[in-house]
Amino acid sequence: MGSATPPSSWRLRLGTARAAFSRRVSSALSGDSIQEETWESLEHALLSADVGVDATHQLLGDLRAAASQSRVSDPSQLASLLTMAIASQLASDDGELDRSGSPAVWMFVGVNGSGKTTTIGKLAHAETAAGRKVVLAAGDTFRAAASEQLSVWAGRTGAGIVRGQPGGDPASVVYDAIEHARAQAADLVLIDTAGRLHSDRNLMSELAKIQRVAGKASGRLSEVLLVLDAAIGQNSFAQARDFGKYVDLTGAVLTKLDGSAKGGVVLSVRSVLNLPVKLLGLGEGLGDLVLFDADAFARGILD
Ligand SMILES: Nc1nc2c(ncn2[C@@H]2O[C@H](COP(=O)(O)OP(=O)(O)OP(=O)(O)O)[C@@H](O)[C@H]2O)c(=O)[nH]1
Ligand SMILES: [Mg+2]
Repeated sequence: MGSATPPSSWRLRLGTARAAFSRRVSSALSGDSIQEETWESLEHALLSADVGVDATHQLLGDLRAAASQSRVSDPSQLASLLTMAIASQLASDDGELDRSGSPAVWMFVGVNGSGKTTTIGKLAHAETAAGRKVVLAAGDTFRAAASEQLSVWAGRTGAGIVRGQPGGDPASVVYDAIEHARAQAADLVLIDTAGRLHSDRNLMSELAKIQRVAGKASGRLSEVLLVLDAAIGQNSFAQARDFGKYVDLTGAVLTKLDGSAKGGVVLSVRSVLNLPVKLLGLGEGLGDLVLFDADAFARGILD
């Protein structure tokens, strides 16, 4: 997973996101000279790729400055400057997941179907392959098939799993899973939670309780990751803000980027939600999760 993935592979795996983004940008930059219209078309291209108003204006500001400094006159030359501007705007998102704690505990939250369980499965694969001992906590006791789905991932990846009773208290499953992981000297606990609507106050309070209980168990709750479906784009952000009112989010995971025409949403997560993007989901397979890398992303989506 992550930095070992070459940029050419990102290019392929960004799929629809890359195709839509680069097509919009190259059509905006197809003229003979840089006119005011060039900037307008580029602004339109970025907004329609869901880059978001603030991030678009910041990018265009950086790009105008870079273009005048390097005396660029041909619109096609703006593309490589744009790649650099995107990479530098996202550079602060580069980073590792926080592994401190024995075990380190990472919790995944988000609306129904955003990709939480699949992300956990892929991550379990990458972590066990790297020689770490992983325990999955089946904190989705709400949906009947949920812990079955997680068990399948545990079986595929060699991770351990702790499950509770259907309809049981998810916080106590999570507590047991962390204590079990501690007793087994596991390195990492991945907590799956039920999908929930941000407007359901009871379910959102339950999430706060899971976080509280996970924080009291042995080990350290070092990541609380909001899983967002990139295909929905910025429309999912209203929900995201509400999750942040109940739990202390440390970052975002953007899934389904492989099938999204709104790849620009990666840029608006930072500017609108003030969360670093930590992981990207680029498909449904075991290997389709990458650690966020600003440079690889910028080149992959545009070059
Ligand atoms: N193409 C693609 N599909 C994905 C990706 N991540 C998840 N999916 C698919 O999205 C669907 C929902 O994924 P889940 O992992 O079950 O989502 P969830 O958030 O756990 O759903 P609930 O538990 O019901 O809230 C599944 O069909 C996944 O295979 C991705 O990065 N790319
Ligand atoms: Mg799930």
